[in-house]
Amino acid sequence: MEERNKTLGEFIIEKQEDFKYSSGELSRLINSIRLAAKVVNYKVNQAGLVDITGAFGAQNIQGEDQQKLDVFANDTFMETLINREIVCGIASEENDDFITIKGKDECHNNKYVVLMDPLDGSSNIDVNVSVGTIFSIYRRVTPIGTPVTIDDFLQPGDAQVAAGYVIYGTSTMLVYTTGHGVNGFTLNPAIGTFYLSHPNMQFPKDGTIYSVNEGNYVHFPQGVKDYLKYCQREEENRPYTSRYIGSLVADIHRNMIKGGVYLYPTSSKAPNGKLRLLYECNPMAFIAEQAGGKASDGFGRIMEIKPTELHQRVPFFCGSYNMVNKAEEFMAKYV
Ligand code: P6P
Repeated sequence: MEERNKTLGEFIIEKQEDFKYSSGELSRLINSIRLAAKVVNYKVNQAGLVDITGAFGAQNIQGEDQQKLDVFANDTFMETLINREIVCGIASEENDDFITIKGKDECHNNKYVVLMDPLDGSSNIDVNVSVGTIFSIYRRVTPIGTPVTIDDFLQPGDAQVAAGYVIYGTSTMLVYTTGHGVNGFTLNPAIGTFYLSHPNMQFPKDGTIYSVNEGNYVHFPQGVKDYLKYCQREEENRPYTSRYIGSLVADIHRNMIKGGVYLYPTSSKAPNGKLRLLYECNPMAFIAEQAGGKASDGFGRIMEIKPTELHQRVPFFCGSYNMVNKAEEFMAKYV
């Protein structure tokens, strides 16, 4: 069968071989994410028509006003994963603590945990701008058959088994990796099927797009200020183009296709950066590196960071390999 006509379901079965001794659990897990993504996609696309936009009237642990769609997306992914008893634990941006999945006989024989941002960029929903779901999958490190502990979630990004995102944009795509490259699937909404539309996605080594909230410029570290001035100088193939959607998944997805770098540095408002290590930076870093790009905190690989807290934040520089390298060069001048 021609690659591009392959459905996500067929692709998952075919790639099952990548996991020689797999019990099919990971395939079932990715299939359940596919199902939940379709349900959320349906609601996101209705946002302007039904009472599903606007604030939910509560705040999450981050102190952010939960949007109704945030809660809907979180409930949808949680229920889909819990009802299928495919994982032994789940952590979400929307939940203060991780959830332990109890099996029928209270056992926890599943070996995977999932961390996710069910609807990233949700402040964009009311203005009809792309939003996304981000997920990260690890093998548990505590004994199978026991309740999960925080140690199962506080693993460095290099230990990820799989990671990916759903972008609810002009079309809805699911992009994921299991450590064997990155593949993108586009949803045909007429029949509710994801088709392989972007096989073997590659981050261009170079690019001419930089994505940052320049409104925070005065608060950035000097290395970032110097890098941004470098991007804007009339030299060689510069000035670059500034493109910032304010939705991590959308900005990185565009940069992966066109070439570019996304920066969320520290600032006085976000002394550790804004993005969360476990369910935003690590999964996007896994995708970026598998596609030949780079993901850094400005000094070293994101996926080498040993997490200390579930919702910890880190500075995030992610995109075309040579562009992240150049940003790190400017950062290194001030160490
Ligand atoms: P700012 C959305 O809230 C998010 O987590 C990312 O999706 C996005 O890139 C970033 O924050 C936008 O943050 O401070 O520029 O509005």
